[in-house]
Amino acid sequence: MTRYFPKEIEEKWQKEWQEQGIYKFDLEKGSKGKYYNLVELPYPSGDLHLGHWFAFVPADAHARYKRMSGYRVFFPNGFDAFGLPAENAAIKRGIHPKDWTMKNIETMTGQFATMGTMIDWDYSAITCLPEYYTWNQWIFLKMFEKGIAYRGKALSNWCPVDQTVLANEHIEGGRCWRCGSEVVQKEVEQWFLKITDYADELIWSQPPQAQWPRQVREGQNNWIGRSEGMLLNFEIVEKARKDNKNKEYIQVFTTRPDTTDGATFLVVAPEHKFVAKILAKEISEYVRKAQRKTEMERKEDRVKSGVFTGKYVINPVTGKEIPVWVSDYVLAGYGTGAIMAVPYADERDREFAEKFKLPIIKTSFKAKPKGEKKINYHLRDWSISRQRYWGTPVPIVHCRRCGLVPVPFKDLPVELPYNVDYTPKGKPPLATDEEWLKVKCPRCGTEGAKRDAETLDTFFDSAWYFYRYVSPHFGDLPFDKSKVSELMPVDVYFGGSEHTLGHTLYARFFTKFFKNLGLVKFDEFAKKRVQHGVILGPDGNRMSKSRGNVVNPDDVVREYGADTVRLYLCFMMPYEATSPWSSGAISGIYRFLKRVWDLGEKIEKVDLTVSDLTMMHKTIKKVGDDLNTFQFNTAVAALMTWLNYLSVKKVSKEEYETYLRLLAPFAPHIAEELYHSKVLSANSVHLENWPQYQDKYLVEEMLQIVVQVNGKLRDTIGIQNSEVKNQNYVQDRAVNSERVAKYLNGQNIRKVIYVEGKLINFVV
Ligand code: ANZ
Ligand code: ZN
Repeated sequence: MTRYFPKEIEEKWQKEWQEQGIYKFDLEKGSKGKYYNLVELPYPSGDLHLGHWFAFVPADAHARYKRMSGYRVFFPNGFDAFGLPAENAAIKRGIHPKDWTMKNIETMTGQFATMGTMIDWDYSAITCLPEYYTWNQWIFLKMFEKGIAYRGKALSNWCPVDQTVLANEHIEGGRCWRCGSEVVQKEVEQWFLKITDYADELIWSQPPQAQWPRQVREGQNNWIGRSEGMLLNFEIVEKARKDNKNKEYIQVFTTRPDTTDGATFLVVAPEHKFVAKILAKEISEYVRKAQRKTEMERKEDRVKSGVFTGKYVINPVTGKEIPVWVSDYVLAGYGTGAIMAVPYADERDREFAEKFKLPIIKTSFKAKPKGEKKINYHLRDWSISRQRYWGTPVPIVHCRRCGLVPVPFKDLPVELPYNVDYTPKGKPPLATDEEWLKVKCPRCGTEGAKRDAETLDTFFDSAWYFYRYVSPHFGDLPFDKSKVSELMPVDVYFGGSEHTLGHTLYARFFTKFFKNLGLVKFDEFAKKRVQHGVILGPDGNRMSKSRGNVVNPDDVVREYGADTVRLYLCFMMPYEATSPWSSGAISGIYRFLKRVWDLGEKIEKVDLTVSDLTMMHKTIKKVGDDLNTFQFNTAVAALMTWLNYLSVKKVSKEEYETYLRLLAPFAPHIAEELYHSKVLSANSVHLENWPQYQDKYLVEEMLQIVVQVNGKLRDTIGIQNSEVKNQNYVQDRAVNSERVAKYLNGQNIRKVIYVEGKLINFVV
């Protein structure tokens, strides 16, 4: 018998599958409906790491199972190829971002091949190529046309190292998510997408139309933060004013108008226009300090700070004069930037009142002030301008006469020029390329108009790539509508939990925009979302180069083969869990596959017993159900249990063949090799049907429980699996056994010890 030598068989089959084209997607093939299996597209960092393996391998096992079950599975993949890391790496190493990126894509495509997936690379997208980003520009222009893309000024999170604006969700603990440097606040003119127009539509309804994890739906709903309240006017007290004319007000937004009688002071944000009006030295100092903090810090500040403005307003319910304070716990960009403080009912206000010795009075919770109903959202418009080189150029021309002029659709794409000095200079790199920058205005023909020199946030690229996969070379629109209506929505979308507030929300927003344009008919792009956990280094810490605890999948594949790595990733923990890598466990998996390899030697002509059939059909059901519900680890465990069972008996051809089909989604190479060499099949195991289980063999399992009297074995009794937790039932059955009754003999039972499912001992 030959030895199990993974390297040989894996390369052989990868080549063979490729040549035979067995994974080519065919919408016509299969007895059941289409199934769009999607994994978040990887960033081409140049190295396919374990995180990629963990995202793709179980997803591939799921896809293979679906295909064997008769679905027409569509499993494409591409690369999220624009973005800062390429530019930063290029600056560091003097290689052009495009060359760096394309080289990485080549390397990673090769690494992907070693994984043995059923990905069909004919359906793909590389976002940094004009063929893709021309459609980013098309979508942008449609958004501009509809007023969804607009230019505005905003106090923004600014990364001084990357020299770019950052969205809130790209700040972690006050620091830039990419480079880790401290984020500052800066007023910047930039492009926005009016995602807030879609705030209501983006809120997940109850019950949800799609199967997305509850924590994602709740996380997104909280982020959108729909809040129903009222706008109330507080009259500013002006001692000099005699008449009723020229009254001035400070308007507040409150969700609790019923607490107005308990409002003992007003607080305005440092940026509020009222403050500028009365700016005294002390206040201006305070305002400057506050503006150095990020919004996050201001929300989270435990120690409240503030200054008194010297002014008073009138509480519209009590008629009392109450002081106006400035404090940065009130944010300028939310509501009206001013609040009525009710220290009796609101915790933040109470902290503030206690610190500055302001009155705290009871509210009746019955106050009914006059005001206007108002709905606010915490969600902000999405800033999409990046002052960097490696991205999609914004297809707009700035003309002195016409203002912002869209590049005509027929002139797309606005190609990203190759020879540009992309080192940070405090202005966008594209603005340094005069030749590219200067154009005739497409509207009035004036010379000396300028192209927009900013590029789009890469989250723009990834908000719709799964539409492009369906018809990657389509030339009339971003995607072929008829293909999309056949294949979308996505049936399952695999990815990481870090994309709850950014990427997946943006992708939902684009889908709603596409629906408005009449491009699609559905509301959600993915029916189901499945989020994977994280594999930590062997030392239990996050893998990082600086810690030296990074496990390189290429090394492990070289040592054990891809099938072992695949099985290990499915088996090591529940898919959504976080757990360290274990070298011990991986060699255990390798031994398991060696035993599978040797199992073929035991094939004989034998009749199957009832117990053999029960074991086989139970395993078919278990592995299928678990693959269907993403419980990969317990599916593998069931295969191990069945192997143990088969190892100590003669194995029939039927059992063996069934075993290989169940193993195929997890370990496609070894399953294929044995299917040909031992089952002597001419077909690929991957084109076979998933085995069918028969209900009649799924009878309930009985457990044998030992019965002792004073520690001595007196009987064993069979108890149904479903009853072993019920001690009273087990005890009853044991006492009623004739052989046990003899020893109990009517004596007083002093104590009963029950080891669940194993043993019961009576002490008399
Ligand atoms: C009085 C009051 C009494 C309030 C009470 C709450 C509880 P959400 O749900 O987030 O919309 N608020 C309004 N604008 C604010 C701003 N720019 N910065 C900080 N806080 C602001 O919360 C709305 C509530 O948060 C408003 O209702 C206001 O305080 C405060 F027992 O008014 B409330
Ligand atoms: Zn013009």
